[in-house]
Amino acid sequence: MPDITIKPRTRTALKVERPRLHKVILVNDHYTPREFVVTILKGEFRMSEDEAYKVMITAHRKGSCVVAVYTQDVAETKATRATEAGRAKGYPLLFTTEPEE
Ligand code: TYC
Repeated sequence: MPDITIKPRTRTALKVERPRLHKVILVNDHYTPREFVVTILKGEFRMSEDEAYKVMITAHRKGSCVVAVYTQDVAETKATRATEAGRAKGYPLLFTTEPEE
């Protein structure tokens, strides 16, 4: 019988899950001027004029539109800052967040 020595495991392979990403969603309202929504999208979400206009008009027509996805804390910070920028001007502009499936 051959002598078989089994080497014990010295390292454990850890499975690390990627953090779930969160969507920032722009919600339509009847009062915030279109141009103001575009300005906020460009400033807070670093979008070009064209991209910002497309997102704004999609929210306007469909009721809401996904703006971008980030880690949870970045998504929440950006949504809060963008919502507050509207409130500072007296607009009901709303950005929400939700986890990606
Ligand atoms: N519906 C607004 C208007 O007609 C424009 C608007 C678009 C507001 C998208 C919010 O998320 C929004 N002035």
